[in-house]
Amino acid sequence: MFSRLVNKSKAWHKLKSHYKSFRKVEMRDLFARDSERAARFTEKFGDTMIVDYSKNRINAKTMEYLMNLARERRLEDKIKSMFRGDKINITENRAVLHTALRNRSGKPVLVNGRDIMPEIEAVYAKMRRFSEDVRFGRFKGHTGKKLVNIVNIGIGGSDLGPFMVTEALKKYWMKGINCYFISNVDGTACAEVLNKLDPETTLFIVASKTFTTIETLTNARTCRKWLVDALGEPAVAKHFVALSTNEEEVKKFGINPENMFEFWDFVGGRYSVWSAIGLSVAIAVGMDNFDKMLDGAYAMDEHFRTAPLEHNIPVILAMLGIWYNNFMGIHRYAVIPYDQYLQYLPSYLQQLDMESNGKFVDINGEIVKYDTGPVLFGGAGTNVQHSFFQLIHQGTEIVPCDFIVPAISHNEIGDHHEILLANVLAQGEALMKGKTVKEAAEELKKAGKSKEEIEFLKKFKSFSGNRPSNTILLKKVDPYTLGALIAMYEHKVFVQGIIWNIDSFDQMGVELGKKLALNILPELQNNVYELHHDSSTNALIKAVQNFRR
Ligand code: G6Q
Repeated sequence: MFSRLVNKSKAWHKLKSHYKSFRKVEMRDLFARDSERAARFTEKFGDTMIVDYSKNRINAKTMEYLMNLARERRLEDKIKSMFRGDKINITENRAVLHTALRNRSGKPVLVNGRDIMPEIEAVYAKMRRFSEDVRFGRFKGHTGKKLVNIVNIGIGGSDLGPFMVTEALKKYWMKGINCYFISNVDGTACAEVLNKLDPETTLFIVASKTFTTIETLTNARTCRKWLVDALGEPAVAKHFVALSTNEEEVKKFGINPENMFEFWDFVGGRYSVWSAIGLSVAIAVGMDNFDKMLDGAYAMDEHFRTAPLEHNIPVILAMLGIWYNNFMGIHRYAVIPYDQYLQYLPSYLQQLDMESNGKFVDINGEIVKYDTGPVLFGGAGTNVQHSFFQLIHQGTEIVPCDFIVPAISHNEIGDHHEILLANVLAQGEALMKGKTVKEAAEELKKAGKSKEEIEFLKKFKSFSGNRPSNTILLKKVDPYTLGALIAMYEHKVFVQGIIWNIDSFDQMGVELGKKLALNILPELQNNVYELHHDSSTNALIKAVQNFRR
């Protein structure tokens, strides 16, 4: 019942009428009128992160009404419920406890009355032993050589997290160790990685929660064959480990359970980088750095659990997203890290956000009557300034942006980093301020253009402005800050799911994808001519068969 009231509630109506009186308000005027605006709408996270959300189309009333909506949706209770291990993933009847993986409180976390912390600690201890044995050459390959090529085979949540994090922490990689990721079932992905490697020095990590995912198992079989062809069957024990919840399937695949690192069904795939799924990260950067990442995430968990909503960073970011999505009709947003190491963060967040909140049925099984998850895209700045930023500045679509930038670079070469910083700060300012036609005309005049040229060009050169952005300023991209940053986005997505009353922790669309291809696969493999799909699919299958004949 509660959910049907989401967009009928008092707080929702208040926001709707607030929007009517607010929609024409220009941010540049708000800044001009209030010298304290930046301070008012900035939050600090310890001494590692500053979140400036003052360049949003909001005032104090907007934030008050948004927080009223959060309270009306009983957000504070729902936060407690997640941390407590209630089965909030209702369609799969599971607790959602990625937070237990970084629980540094020393307190137990109960699932079905059982404290899960000892099991979690035991897996971390095993990860520490194994990662150190590999890093320091104590766990060697079949022929006695050091394993220096680490290949993670996984897809979706079993790929994007470790891939993004290892790239983000590249500066912390142990010298001589290299990480590779094979995810796509396209044979090219496998071939291109294997071509570079020597079987004697390669360790394969098969990462799959279910250990039934066709892409991962296909890639794993191909890699296994490549290894066995070169070194023989007994080599498998020294070159293959598994990360999974499914011991039976791991055994069936031919990996000794001793070489399996366990995790649990209360850890969702897209929330699993903190678990054994992070083994490639631990090998690359060391378990001490992995621990620091957990520390950062724990600090963000504590902030999220205890800070008042008005100063709670994930809550603020989430409610700003609700404001745009549900009241201003803006159903997209961009994440732009100005840091080369964070270049894969947008793809990671794309899964986190769109897989979690891309839902049209609420937790009562009713079709929602309001918009849910937005479309997320992004890429590394400054590169994207030379591509899709045109639309962000002058398009008819408004795209709120999260700009993420470290104040200190790992590579302070010449004035590279100042140039990068100047760019990101200038973008936020320009998007907010815009440039009036009059200002554009003046600029053209100063540049010595003729009257006719000015008249013709001034509108092309104008910018409407009033385009929102958050600036997330990090001290540095280190393991601690990265952990906090990822946890911040996890909680943001959680909050939005609560407001929309959806299950943010299932993924029926992804499950569908896992099954769909299985109908067509035998038809392609066996050249079946009697086809019973729609006429387009039938014709395409036949065209493929003809091309491949
Ligand atoms: C994540 C999703 C999905 C999943 C992959 C891989 O939340 O469930 O992206 O991670 O489909 O699944 P396996 O780890 O089971 O192979």
